[in-house]
Amino acid sequence: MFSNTEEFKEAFLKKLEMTCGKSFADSTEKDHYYTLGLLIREYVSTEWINTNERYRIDQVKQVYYLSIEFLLGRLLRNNLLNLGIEQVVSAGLQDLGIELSSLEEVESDAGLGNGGLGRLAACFLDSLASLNLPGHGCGIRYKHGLFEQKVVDGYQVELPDQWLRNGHVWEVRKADLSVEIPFWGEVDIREENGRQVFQHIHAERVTAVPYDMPVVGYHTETINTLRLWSAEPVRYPTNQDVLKYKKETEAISEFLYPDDTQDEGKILRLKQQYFLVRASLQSIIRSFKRQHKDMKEFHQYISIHINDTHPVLAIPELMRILIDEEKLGWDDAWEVTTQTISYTNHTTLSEALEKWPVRIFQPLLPRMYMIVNEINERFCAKLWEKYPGKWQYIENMAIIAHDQVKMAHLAIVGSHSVNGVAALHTEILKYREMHSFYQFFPKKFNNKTNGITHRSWLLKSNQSLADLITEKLGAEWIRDPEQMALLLKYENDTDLLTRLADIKHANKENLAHRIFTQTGIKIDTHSIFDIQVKRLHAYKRQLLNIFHVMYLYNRIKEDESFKMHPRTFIFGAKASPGYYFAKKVIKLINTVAKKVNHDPKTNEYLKVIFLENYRVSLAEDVFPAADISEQISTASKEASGTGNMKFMMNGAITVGTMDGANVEIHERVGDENIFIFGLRSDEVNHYYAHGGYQATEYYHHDHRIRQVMDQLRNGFFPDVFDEFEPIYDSLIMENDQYFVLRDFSSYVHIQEKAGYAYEKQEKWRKMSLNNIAKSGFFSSDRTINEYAQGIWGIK
Ligand code: 4GP
Repeated sequence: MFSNTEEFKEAFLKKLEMTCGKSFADSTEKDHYYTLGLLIREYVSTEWINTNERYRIDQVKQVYYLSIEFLLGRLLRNNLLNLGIEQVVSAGLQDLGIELSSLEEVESDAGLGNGGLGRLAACFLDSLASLNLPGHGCGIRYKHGLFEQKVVDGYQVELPDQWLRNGHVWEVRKADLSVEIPFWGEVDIREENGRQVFQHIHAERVTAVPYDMPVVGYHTETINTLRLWSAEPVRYPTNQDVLKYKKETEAISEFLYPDDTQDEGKILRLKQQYFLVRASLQSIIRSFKRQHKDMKEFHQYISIHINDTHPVLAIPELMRILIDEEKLGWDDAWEVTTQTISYTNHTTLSEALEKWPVRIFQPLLPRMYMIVNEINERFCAKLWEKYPGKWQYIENMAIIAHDQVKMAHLAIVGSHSVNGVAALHTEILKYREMHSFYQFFPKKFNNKTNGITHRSWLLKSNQSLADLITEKLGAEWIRDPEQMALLLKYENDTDLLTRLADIKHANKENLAHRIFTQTGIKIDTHSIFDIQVKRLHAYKRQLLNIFHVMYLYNRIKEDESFKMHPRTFIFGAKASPGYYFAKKVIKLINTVAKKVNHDPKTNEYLKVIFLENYRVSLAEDVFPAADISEQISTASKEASGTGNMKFMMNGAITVGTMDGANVEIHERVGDENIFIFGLRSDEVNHYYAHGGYQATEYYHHDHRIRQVMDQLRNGFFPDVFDEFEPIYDSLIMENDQYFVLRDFSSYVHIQEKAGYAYEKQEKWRKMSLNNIAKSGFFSSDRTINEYAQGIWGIK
C-alpha cells in the first residue's frame, strides 16, 4: 500500500482528517496513534480476508488454540516489524515531526494474562502466522486484564487495569457472528424415533460477541485471527431482575481469574470457561460446515488445543454437539472428539490443578455434567477391566470422585495428546504426577519444550543486537534462528565481542534511564545487572535472591577486606492479590532496597530496584539490559520457564537450578557458560518422599543464614516491627518446602563465582556470545513446528 515515505504520509494525513475530523495542526499524539493503527489494520485487511479464503478453498486443516490467557503486550511495533514497513512508517512520521517511539507509548498493554502460560500463547500466535501455518487463537476479551501494580510504602497495591479506556484499535467487533451461551436450567430428555433427545431448557442465556484481531506473520502473506469473546446480555432477557442479570452477565468478561475462594467466584470462573469453549466451538463448527458435511471427518480438518485445563470443557461440549445436534452415536462422537483435542499441562503445583465441586458444576452446566459423568463411567469401566478389584487405584484416576470434577483427568482421558513444556517437566508428569495415566495411555504423552518468538524478544526489543547478528551472518537467521550458532566462529573476535559489550552497555543505560525517570534512583551502568523478573511465588524463590543481597550487605559492613564487583539487583513481580506470603516478599524486597540504597557504606556496591507494574512492554527494556538471569526455582517446580530463554537470547548468563528448561539451556551452552547450583529435582523429591530436611540445622550451622534470618525480626529494619514474622515462620517453623535455606550456601558460592567471572570481561563476553548463539533452539518457531507435526497435523 505504501512503498515509500511520501505515499505513507499522504495516506496518514488523509486518514487523520477522516477519522479524527481534525487538521494535522490540531491533532494530538493520541490521534496520531489511533490513525496509524487504523491505517495498518486496513492495510492488512485484504490479506486477512485472503488468508481465510485460501484456508477455505484449499481445505487445509486448521488449529484453534483455546486459552484463558493471551498476554499480548503492545502490538504497534510488532505489526510494523512483521509487515516490513517499520522503516517507511518511522521515516514518514519523522518528516511530520512525530516520533514512532512516542506513539508506542500511547498504546496500552493488552495484559490479558498472568504470566508464562499467557505469554506463551502470544508467542505461539506469532510463530504460527510467521511460519504460514493455519492456526488461530480463541480467548476472552476481559474488560480489565491483570491488575495494575503500584508500590506504596513498599507494599503492593492493586488497581484495575484500564487497557480499553481509549478503545483498542486492533480489534474488529463482529456482532453479527454473536452466539448464545446457556447456563443453569435443566435438561429435558425425550424419546424420539428410538433415540434419546436432550434439550437444555429454562436456561439463563448470555450473548458472546466476538472481537477479532489480525495476527500478522513476519514477512508473509498470512494473517491469522485471534478471536476474543465478550459477554453481553441477550436482547430480550426473560429474567425478573434485569439489572442483576446484566451485571452478572458482564462480569463473565470483566476480570481475568476472579477470586474463587468463595462459591460465587467459583461459579464465575466456571462460567468463563464454558463461555469461552461454547462460543469458540460454535464458531469453529460454523466455519467447518461451510466446507464440509460429514461431522465424522471433523478431526481431519480441525484440531483444537487446550492451553492448560481451563478450556477442558471443549471435550464434553464437542461431545454434546456431535451427539445432541449432529446425531452421532457415542462411540463415533468420542472418536472424533479425542482425535480433535490435544492438551498441554503447564504446572504440577497442586493449587493449580483445577477441581470443581459437583454441587456447582451440575446445576450451572447440567448437560455438561451428564456427559462428563458418562465419560467418567465409561473410563472407570475400562480401568476396572484392566485393574479388577483395585478400587482405590481406580478412584484416584476417576474424573469425578468425592463430589469433585477433576479437570486434568478429563483433559487426559478426552484428548489424543498430552504434553509437558520442557523435557524434565514431561518426565515428571510421566513418572510422578500423572504416572498412572501414563501407564494406561503411554502413547498420549509427549514433550514440547517451550519457546519464545525471537521476533518480539530480539528483533523488536534489542534491535542493535539483531542488526549486529545480521551484519555478521546475513538475514537468513531470522527465518532459521538455529543459524545463530554460526556466531560461534566469532568467539575470539575481539572486535565483535567489544561491540556486543557496547550494545549491552547501551541497553543498560536505557533501562537505567527508565528507572531514574520513574524512581529517581541513579544506578551504575558498570555494575552487574542481576535481574529476576517473573510472577511472585514461593517456589520461584525471590526470597533466596533477596537473602543473598542481605548477606552481601552484612558482609560489606563487617568485613573490610571483602571485595565485590558492584551489582544492581533488579526485581519485577506481581503477586496474586490474595497471596499473603508473596506480598510479604514484595515488602521485604522494598524494605531491603530502602536500607541498602541509602547506606553510604554499601550503596556504591549494592543497589536494589523493585520495578513497579512488571508487564510485557517493560520486559522489552529489561531483558536486553541483563548481565545475570536469575532462574532459581526449587528444582522440579518450574515447568519450563520462558524468561530464562529471553534472557539467554539477549546475552545474559543464567544463574539457575537444574529445573524446567534451565536443564536444556545447560545442555546447550555447557557447564562453562552457565552457573548451576542447588538441589537437583531427584534430591528434592527424595526429601518429599522420605523427609530428612531440617531447616533449623541450616539456621544453626551457618552463621550467614542465622544472621539474615534474625534480621527479619530483631529490629534490623527499624520501622517494620513484626512484618516479616510470617516469612521467618514459613522457613523455620514450617520447615519450608522450597528449601531456601538448604540452597543458600551453594547459591552464595555460585554468585561469587559469577561475580569473579564478570571481572574477566573478555571471558564474560564469550560466555554471553555462546548464550546468544545457542538460543536459536528456544525460538517458538521450533516449538510450533513440533506441535504442528507431532500433535496437530497441520501444514
Ligand atoms: C507456566 C509455568 O509456570 C512456566 O514454567 C512455563 O514456562 C509457562 O507456564 C509456559 O508453559 N504456568 C503458568 C500457569 O503460567 O498459570 O500454570
